[in-house]
Amino acid sequence: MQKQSRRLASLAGMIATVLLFAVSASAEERTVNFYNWSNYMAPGVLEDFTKETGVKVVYDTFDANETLETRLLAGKSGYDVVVPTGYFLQRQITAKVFLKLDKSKLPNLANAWPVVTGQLATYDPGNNFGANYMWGTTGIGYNVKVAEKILGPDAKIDSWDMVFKPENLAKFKDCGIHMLDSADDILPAALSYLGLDPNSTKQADLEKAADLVIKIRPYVRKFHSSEYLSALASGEICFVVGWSGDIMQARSRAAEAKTGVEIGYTIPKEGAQMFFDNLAIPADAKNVAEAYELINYLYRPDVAAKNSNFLSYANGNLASQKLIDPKIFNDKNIYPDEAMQKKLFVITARDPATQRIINRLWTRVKTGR
Ligand code: N2P
Repeated sequence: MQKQSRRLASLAGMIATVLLFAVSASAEERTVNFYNWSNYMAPGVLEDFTKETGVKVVYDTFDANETLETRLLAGKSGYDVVVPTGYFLQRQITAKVFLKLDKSKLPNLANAWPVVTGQLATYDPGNNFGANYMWGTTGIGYNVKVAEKILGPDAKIDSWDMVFKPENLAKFKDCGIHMLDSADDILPAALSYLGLDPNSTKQADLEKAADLVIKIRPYVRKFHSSEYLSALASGEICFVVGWSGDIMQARSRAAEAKTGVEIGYTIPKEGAQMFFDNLAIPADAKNVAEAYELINYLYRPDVAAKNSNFLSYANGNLASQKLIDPKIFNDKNIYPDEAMQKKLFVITARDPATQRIINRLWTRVKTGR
């Protein structure tokens, strides 16, 4: 009898444990693993998402498409939402890295801006795998007062001459120059400055572009794709070839900190690259429902506007435009008007052979070998 009641008690204990387990599993936090570019999310947005949906965001950042791509191609990245740039998205689609988006789970895509979905269709026909997050340009950022001191009060920084003529760039060496560590940004700029096709796959063209950058390399303190934001804002550097929104965030940050540092951004008159960064779900994502919830949230007009207002990047959300600060929306360096658009070019995915040439040349640019 005693034995039996003990057995019963242990059975009850087992049942209780199983029940407890089930309850805690259902109450377990839902999670989404989000891998985004650095300096690409307004403060509060992800916290608000969690408050509203109960989905916890595990957030991680990168500053190069190559870093993201290595993880995606290796598989089992552990990420549920990632943000590849158009020409990387394009070849990653071919590599079957992404889930085809179920648009019925993304009702807020009705807010998408047809101009941007049209642009994105060059990389992703039918917009099946990516939803544009933000877009911008690759241009020149500089410290206004320092530049005036160096070039005189009337001098203008409006041309790639300032970067690619060694005697010009040399003037900024001592106050500090950074350049993106991104072959796909710097080489197309050099190609277009040389009057060559920024999408050229000819080895001779690419070598000419690399040689041009090698000539100015002695003046570049650092090739890096994210540090320039705080370095510009603090006055630690005075010149950068970088991404529009990051440079303009440096401007806002300096203004807020009242450091007296003033930052300018230029889309050079010879032309500049326009890039589109897009939300996508890896095919092996574990938290697909949560990934859709996050993308859908980021496509809410008020949320997209909050991001653009803070980031100084344009977004792909038409309905957000009336909520964007006019200072941002009317800035031609952020939302380019027609005249400005004529100066902008896009690049497309490179075939593997060309990509190998580019990678090799970029190593040569950075190391001199
Ligand atoms: C965000 C920079 C993203 C632009 N800081 C690169 N495509």
